[in-house]
Amino acid sequence: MTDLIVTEDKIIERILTMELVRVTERAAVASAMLRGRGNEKAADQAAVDAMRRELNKLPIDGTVVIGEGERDEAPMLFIGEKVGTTKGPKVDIAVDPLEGTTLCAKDMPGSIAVMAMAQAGTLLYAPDVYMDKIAIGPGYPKGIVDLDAAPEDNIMALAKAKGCKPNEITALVMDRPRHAELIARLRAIGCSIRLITDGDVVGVIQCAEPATGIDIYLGIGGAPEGVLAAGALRCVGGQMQGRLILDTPEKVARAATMGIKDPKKKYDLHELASGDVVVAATGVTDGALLKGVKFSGDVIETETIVYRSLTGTVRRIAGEHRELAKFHLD
Ligand code: VTB
Repeated sequence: MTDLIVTEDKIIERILTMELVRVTERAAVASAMLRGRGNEKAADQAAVDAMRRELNKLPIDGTVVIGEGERDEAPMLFIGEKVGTTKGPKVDIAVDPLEGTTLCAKDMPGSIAVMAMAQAGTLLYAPDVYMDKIAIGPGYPKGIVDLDAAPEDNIMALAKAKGCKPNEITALVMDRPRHAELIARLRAIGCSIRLITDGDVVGVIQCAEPATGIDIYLGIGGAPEGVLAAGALRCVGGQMQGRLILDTPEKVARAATMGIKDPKKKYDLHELASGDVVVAATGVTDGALLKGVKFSGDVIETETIVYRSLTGTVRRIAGEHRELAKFHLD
């Protein structure tokens, strides 16, 4: 195992894998306190504050490369912000402290606190624009689906590889007017479509979780969410492609300042997240992948999933927080 050849960096990274759990747990608990209150901003802010506080305790020399981008106009965890004690490895940090703010504000399923940590310079520095995405889980021949192929052809190819009919394929798509044609075309060939209102980080990851019944993710969601999902998919060996939607000169210029030379480039999984990456996500509200935060008496319970690409390890961590409960439930 690579890990047995222990370099200082690898030891640090191993330890940090568990440290990331604390970061997303705290963000999840903070925003879960504001679940169902109809205040997206407050819930997001609580998650951002908690995540930033915990990140700054980590022994890393971190730079936020995907943060609370321009779209959210958040003053903290902005792109370029330095995080950590600076005494540690140079790492890229991608955060979405509350992915699915609306879901949390309405106490609907699927909101999470999520972050990724990777070797410096290895995540795609994606501006906060849309990304056209396609993803499938592990176990399929490389290249059987393609972002530029017709959706019908992708479903046919996937069904063939899975050994089933197109009407036995379930695609996950965000419920948006921009996907009306895509949805109609997929339904015309009998494909079943599970629509989600928000939260496409989990949407993409679900392709790699057979229990969810999702075979393929298709459509347009946020670019930052695409990079976070790619980090998780890297660990389990799924396939993904994404293309930034840079449809105005301003967006092209903004992307160029972030190092994106070809605005039409189709990125594959290993270009979205090219190096060793650790991704942690904690449920805020109950969802397909994770249970939400549970406040029960003197204990706060959390569920977190951590992906580590170096070893392809996926851990599910059930947390019981007693000290934190005193602090939050006073
Ligand atoms: C998605 C989803 C997010 O934004 O990426 C989406 O994962 C894309 O933008 O939870 P639109 O909402 O404009 O379609 C969210 O829904 C919200 O940030």
